[in-house]
Amino acid sequence: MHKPFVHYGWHLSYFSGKTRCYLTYKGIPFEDNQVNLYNLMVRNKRKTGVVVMPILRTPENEWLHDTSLIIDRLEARFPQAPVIPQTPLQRSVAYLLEAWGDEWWIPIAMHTRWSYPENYALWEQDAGPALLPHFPKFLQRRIAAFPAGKMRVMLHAVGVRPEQAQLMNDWTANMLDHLDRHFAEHPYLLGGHPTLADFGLVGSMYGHLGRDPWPARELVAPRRHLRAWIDRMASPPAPGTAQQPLLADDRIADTLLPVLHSVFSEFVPMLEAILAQVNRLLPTYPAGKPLPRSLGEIEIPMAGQTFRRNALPYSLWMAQRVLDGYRNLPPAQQDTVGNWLREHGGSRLLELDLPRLRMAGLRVALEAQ
Ligand SMILES: N[C@@H](CCC(=O)N[C@@H](CS)C(=O)NCC(=O)O)C(=O)O
Repeated sequence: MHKPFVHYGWHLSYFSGKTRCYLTYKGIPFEDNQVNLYNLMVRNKRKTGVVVMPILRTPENEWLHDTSLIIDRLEARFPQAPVIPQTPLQRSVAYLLEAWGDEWWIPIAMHTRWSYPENYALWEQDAGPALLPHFPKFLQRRIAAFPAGKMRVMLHAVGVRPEQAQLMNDWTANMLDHLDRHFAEHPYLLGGHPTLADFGLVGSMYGHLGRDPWPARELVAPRRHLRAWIDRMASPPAPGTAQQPLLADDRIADTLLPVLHSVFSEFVPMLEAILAQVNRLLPTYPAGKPLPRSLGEIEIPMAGQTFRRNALPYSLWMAQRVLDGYRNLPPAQQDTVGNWLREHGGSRLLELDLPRLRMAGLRVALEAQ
């Protein structure tokens, strides 16, 4: 009898939303562990080298982290109901939207959580008893402030700054409208079943926008098709239900084009700006040493204005994953994707000249030559 998988991650956590929805959709039996203080800071760190959520323990007692690697491993082990499309364009868009969901939405989700104090009651109610189960309430409340402080110190670096609040609110309202219109017509981003694209996006949508009281009420509830998609992602059809097909003929829905337009005109420039910072650093940086988690400030387009934040080199690892997915396609399929990108204003994605990166905990390092 195998021990089940154990998923260590709170409902509050962005990336745990991604893996929990994935495990549930795949029908992979798992124990959903609400990570206590000892596991977070001592045992899970000893096993993986990082203090992070989520972490997945396999029945063979392997400890996996990084949601993209977890999904790759589980896709190989559980081939039923695959979430990586087989056709070239949908496959490339799935990797791209996974990266966008993982990386671009972080400031938005942190803004909708930490800029609105009414959200803190849920944080305290979830994080306190998770960290110190069975302890007195006042200690649980006190300990909940510790990870909250760790998150708040990151706000400025990711661009959550008072003078940018209006810009983020405007961008978000517009993007959520596009998503709502899309989900009015299609159950998932690429058609009839969830793919990597949906699991990337649900990271911000489940725990932050869809569950924290302020954004759930003000941003998500008025957009009922988006609300229904978040709920479908969290409570998918029973395992064994036949997987509905993606759009026929490798098509991308017209309602997804405004979303992809933002990806090409805002997210890709962010990747270019991070790459420029990394390239400036490399000549004088010790080979193989993990890069700092956060570099200097970059300016990127957002909703026709300029958004300022720090460059996080990790985002380039996600970009590398997108480009690897593209380069692993046979040449004729690469042409299909390249032509589509050129037609839709996305060709700069393929021009990103990334150094080869390896993941090093929550950071990235140059791969040894
Ligand atoms: N890219 C990682 C990101 C994981 C991550 O950033 N998790 C957050 C919680 S949702 C965290 O634990 N952050 C701790 C930190 O940033 O120091 C993944 O996909 O697993």
